[in-house]
Amino acid sequence: MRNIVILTGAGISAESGIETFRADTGLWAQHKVEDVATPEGFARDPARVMAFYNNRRANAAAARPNAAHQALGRLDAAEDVNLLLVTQNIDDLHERGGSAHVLHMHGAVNSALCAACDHRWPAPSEMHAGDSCPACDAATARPDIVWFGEMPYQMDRIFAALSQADIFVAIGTSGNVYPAAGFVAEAARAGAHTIEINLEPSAVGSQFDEAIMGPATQTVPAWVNSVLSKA
Ligand code: BV8
Repeated sequence: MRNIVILTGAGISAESGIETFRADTGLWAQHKVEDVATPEGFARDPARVMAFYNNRRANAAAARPNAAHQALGRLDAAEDVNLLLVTQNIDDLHERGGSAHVLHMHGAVNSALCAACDHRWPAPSEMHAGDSCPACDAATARPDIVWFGEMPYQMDRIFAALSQADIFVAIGTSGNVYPAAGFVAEAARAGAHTIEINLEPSAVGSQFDEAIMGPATQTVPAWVNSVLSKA
């Protein structure tokens, strides 16, 4: 049984037409992080933040999983692989590409959260400021997203998996945001073989044992096939 931990970022969904964050035309070229991806921004202008995520939710719904998502779905189903797929992405393309167990460490755009009672429910296509929670009825619904300054989800589970990993692969992430960008160091400390799959080296690229450069729809299926052929 091989223990594999995979971390994906916006680059795996780029070829599905979903904008990344740091490309020239990316999300952070169009919006200021502090306005749309922080608790302070939400408190200041909830309608603006709700509209930002309504737009992201519509884009995700209109997108199709690509060959990279589908390849990871095949890896998830492999008998002799114990896979933890951690994504920084809030879209549902991994699930729609066949991955049964996806850990959304920065939340999910199709999930809604009550800031008062922590209840979660499937987000409607459009959320509006002041929407009420179906469990406690308070007008405190928010996107179920981890904003800057908030603690990512299931960190204990992620660190436990990294400590047991034989292989750690980062796919399509620029390595700018922590704690996700620190996972390669954790995996290396545990003796894992570390691989970065990207178009270009990330900010932490030098920490990986191996680099596979190229578009994810080509590099990820090839890598998954190489893993499955060693079954
Ligand atoms: C935390 C959800 C602490 C939102 C996201 C000062 C104040 C507060 C915090 C900090 C601070 N200084 C540092 C921090 C920590 C901060 C941080 O790291 N900031 C950075 C900017 C310095 N981190 C946090 O705040 C985190 N929380 O620290 O909490 C704490 C402790 C105790 C108690 C409470 C709290 C939380 C961060 C999570 C923020 N939320 N997402 C949303 O989506 O709207 S972050 C978001 O950007 C993503 O989720 C991802 O994590 C991050 C980077 O995105 P990437 O996925 O890497 O995408 P990017 O565009 O950058 O890169 C794309 C890559 O793909 C490129 O490498 C490109 O080459 C490649 N690519 C493109 N096309 C392809 C491709 N590869 C292959 N094929 C292709 N076709």
